[in-house]
Amino acid sequence: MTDGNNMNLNSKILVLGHNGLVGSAILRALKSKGCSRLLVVPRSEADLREQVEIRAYFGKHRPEYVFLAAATVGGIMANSTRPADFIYDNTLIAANVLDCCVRYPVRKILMLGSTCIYPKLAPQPIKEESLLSGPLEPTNQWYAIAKIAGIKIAQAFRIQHGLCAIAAMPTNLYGPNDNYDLASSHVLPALIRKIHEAKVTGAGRVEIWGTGTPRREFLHVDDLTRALLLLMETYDDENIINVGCGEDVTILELANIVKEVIGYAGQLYFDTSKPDGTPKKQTDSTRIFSLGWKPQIALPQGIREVYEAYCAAHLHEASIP
Ligand code: GFB
Repeated sequence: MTDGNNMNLNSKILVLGHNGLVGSAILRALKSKGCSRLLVVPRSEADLREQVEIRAYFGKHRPEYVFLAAATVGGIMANSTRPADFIYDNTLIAANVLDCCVRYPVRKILMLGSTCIYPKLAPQPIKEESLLSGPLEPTNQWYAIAKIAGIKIAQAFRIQHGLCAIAAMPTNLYGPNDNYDLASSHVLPALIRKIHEAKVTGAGRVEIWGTGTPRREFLHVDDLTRALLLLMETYDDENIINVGCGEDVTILELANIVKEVIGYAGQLYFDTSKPDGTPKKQTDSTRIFSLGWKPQIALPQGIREVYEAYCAAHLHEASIP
């Protein structure tokens, strides 16, 4: 990390969402770099949806740099069945945190969005310019609208208040501290759990939601974190920036990689009563590639690492093949 006015080892850095997939990875990376003044917000101290509580927190701790990785998140089913939580929580979190960043001036805030902010049928690979160019995917429109509102609030605060706010749009993420609850998780942890349990119990087949044909791009959260630190140090622009690897796989191909990593020989079958969601959302990450970032963790390698950690946490159930 650089010295001077940029974020450095002595900066007061607040990581919001420190228990989640992204926030915990940011915290790990900052700690391993030797950052000494890291802040988090325990739920007992402030709920980010509560303006009074979060204002009191900022007033007391006065962070210099903020990573906004806190959000109500989930997979396709959680998005479809809890639309109120997804739109309400995420809009309030963005509005409250950005307001605090102006009220108790920070040097910079980096917000996390998602590629689901783009139109369902955006030209592929998706460029940042596709934002607001067409209708959203219905299953996650609530989350997308909240994230778009956050982007627009940040841009407005930049114009009117001079807030240095930037926003990164990562593709589908995976890694340590993921959510393995089948009702609310994303596809990759769900497949790891379902295929692992099928292997352990000797089940002959595993259910895959939808048709298996949608394509998704997966990025390890440690690769994302390297991108986020680079952006915090070098990027200052109101335009959003994609963070993806540019390569996607079908859900069926993903399931076959997971089967191979786990060493499961059973069958896959498709429950087509479950939603497919958007057919394809491959990112164009030319912008961040031009800043010098590239992902380093190939999907099979990343899945193997995640599965090893999963097995270590469920030692009594199975061992790695
Ligand atoms: O990861 P996922 O839940 O969300 O699902 P999205 C991706 C694809 O995997 C869909 C299929 O086509 C699912 O039908 N799938 C197959 C499964 N089996 C399963 C399973 O057991 N569990 C799950 N969860 N999916 C989310 C958005 O969209 O992506 C969020 O809803 C966010 O808002 C996130 O943007 C990154 O990729 O469709």
